[in-house]
Amino acid sequence: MVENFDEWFHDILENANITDSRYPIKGMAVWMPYGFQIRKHSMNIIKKLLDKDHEEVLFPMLVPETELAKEGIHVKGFEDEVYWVTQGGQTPLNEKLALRPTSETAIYPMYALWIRTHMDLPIKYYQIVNTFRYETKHTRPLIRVREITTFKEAHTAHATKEESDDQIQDFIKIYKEFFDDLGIPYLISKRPEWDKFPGADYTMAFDVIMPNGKTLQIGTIHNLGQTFAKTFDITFEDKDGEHKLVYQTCAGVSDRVIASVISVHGDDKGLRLPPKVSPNQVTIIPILFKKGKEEVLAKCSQIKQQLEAKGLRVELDDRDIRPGKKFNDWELKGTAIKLELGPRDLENNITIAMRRDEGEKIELPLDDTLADNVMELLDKSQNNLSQTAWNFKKEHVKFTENLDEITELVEAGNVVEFYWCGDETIGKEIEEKTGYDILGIHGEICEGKCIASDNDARYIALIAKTY
Ligand code: P5A
Repeated sequence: MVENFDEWFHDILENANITDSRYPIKGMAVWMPYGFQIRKHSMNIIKKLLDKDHEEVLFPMLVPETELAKEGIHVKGFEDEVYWVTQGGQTPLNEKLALRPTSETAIYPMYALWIRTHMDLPIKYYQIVNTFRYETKHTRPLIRVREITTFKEAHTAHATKEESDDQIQDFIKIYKEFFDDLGIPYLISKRPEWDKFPGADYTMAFDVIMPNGKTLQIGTIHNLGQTFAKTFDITFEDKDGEHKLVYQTCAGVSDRVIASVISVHGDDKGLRLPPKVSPNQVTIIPILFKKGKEEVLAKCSQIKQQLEAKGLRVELDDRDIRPGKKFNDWELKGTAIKLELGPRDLENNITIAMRRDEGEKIELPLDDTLADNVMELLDKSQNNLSQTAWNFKKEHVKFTENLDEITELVEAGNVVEFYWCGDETIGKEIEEKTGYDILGIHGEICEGKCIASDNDARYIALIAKTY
C-alpha cells in the first residue's frame, strides 16, 4: 500500500463506496452512501465542538465582484481560482458574481453592519458550506477538489488583539480534539510568511503525514489582525466612547480530513475506520445452514436491538451470500467489530467478535454483558488505531543539522526538523535547494546554528514533500 499509495487511495474510494469521481467536471465528485455516512459522523464531531462556543449561520454562495476585490492581498491570493457567474439565463448580470472560494468577503461586509459597540463583541460564527476553487495544482478526490464540500469555516471578531490571539489557541484546542477523535496524528506549525493565508497576519496549520511520507494540510487557523477590518470598515465604539477597528480570526477544515482518516488507518485489506466515524461500528454476520437458520437469524436481530439500545451503529448482514464474501466486504469497509454467529455458537450461547484494527478473535457470552463488552472492544480499537498512527508519525519525523541530508530523509518518507534563523531569503533558498516545502516553525530555540547560513538559529522548522 505504501509503495502504491496513490493507486490504493484511488481504488479504495471506489471499492468502499466513498466517492465516485466519474462526474463529468474535473475536481468534482459524488459522495456515495457509505462515504456520506463517514462524512456525516465526522461533521457532527466538529459541529459539536464548535457549537460549545460558536453559533452556526449560513451565508449566500455568491459574492459581488466589488466586495471580493476590496481586500487587495486577499483577492490576489485567490484571483486565479475564482469561478464567476456572469449571466442570469440569457441576461448578462450588471455585476459579476463570484462563487465563494472562501467567505471572508461575503461575511465581513455584514459584520460591518452588525457590529456597533463593544457589547456586540466578540462575534463567533461558523458555517458549513461548499466553496469553489479552480485549483491549478493537480486535483485529487477529497485531497484537492474544486468544489470543496463541507467546508467548515469559522469567523470571529474581537475588541482586542489579545482576545484574537486567545481565539487562535481556542481553535487549536478544538481542532486537536477533532483530530484526536479521528485518531489522526498532527504536526502543528506556524506557516512561513510566504505561505500564510492571503490577508492574514499569521497562519497556524495542522499537517498529517500520509503513508507515502507526503504531508497534507488538514486544517488552518488564521489571525487576520485588522486587515479586513480596515478594508470593510468593521469598527465598534469602545467603553471609552472611542471608535476602534476589530481584530479578526478565521479557521477552516474540509472533507480533506476524511482523506487523512482513510489513508492513515487503512491497510492492504481496505479501510480501518475509527469507531467514532465508522458508519457501522458493529456488523453482525450470521453463519447460516439449513438447519437452525431461523433461530440464528432471530438471535442476530435480537443482538442488533440490544446493541442499538446502547446507541451503537449496527448492521446485520443477512444477505444470501457466502460468509467469506461478507467478511471480505466488511474488512474492505472497515467496520470496527464483526460479530459472527452460527448454530453452534448459539448452542454455546456465545458470539465470535473480531476487531478490524488488529484482527484478534474473541468469544463473547450472549448475555446482558454483551453491549458493555462490545463497547470495550470499540474503545480498544479506537485507541489502538490512534496509537498506531501516532507511533507512525513519531517514527517519521527526523532531525538533521546537515542540509544535504534533508533529501535523503525526505525521500525515505520522513518529515524533517531543522534549525532555522527565520530569514525569508534563507528559507526560500532551502526550499529551492531541496525542492521541498518548509511547513513552518513549531518550536523556538535559544542555541544552535541555522542549517543554511551563519546566522544563529531561532526556530525548529519542518520541511516535507507536500500534497
Ligand atoms: C479559513 C476558513 C481558509 O480558507 N477562510 C475561512 C480560511 N483557509 S484555507 O487554508 O484556504 O482552507 C482551509 C482548509 O481547507 C482545506 N482545503 C481544501 N480541501 C480540499 N480541496 C481543496 N481544494 C482545499 N483547499 C483548502 C485545507 O485543509 C485547508 O487547511
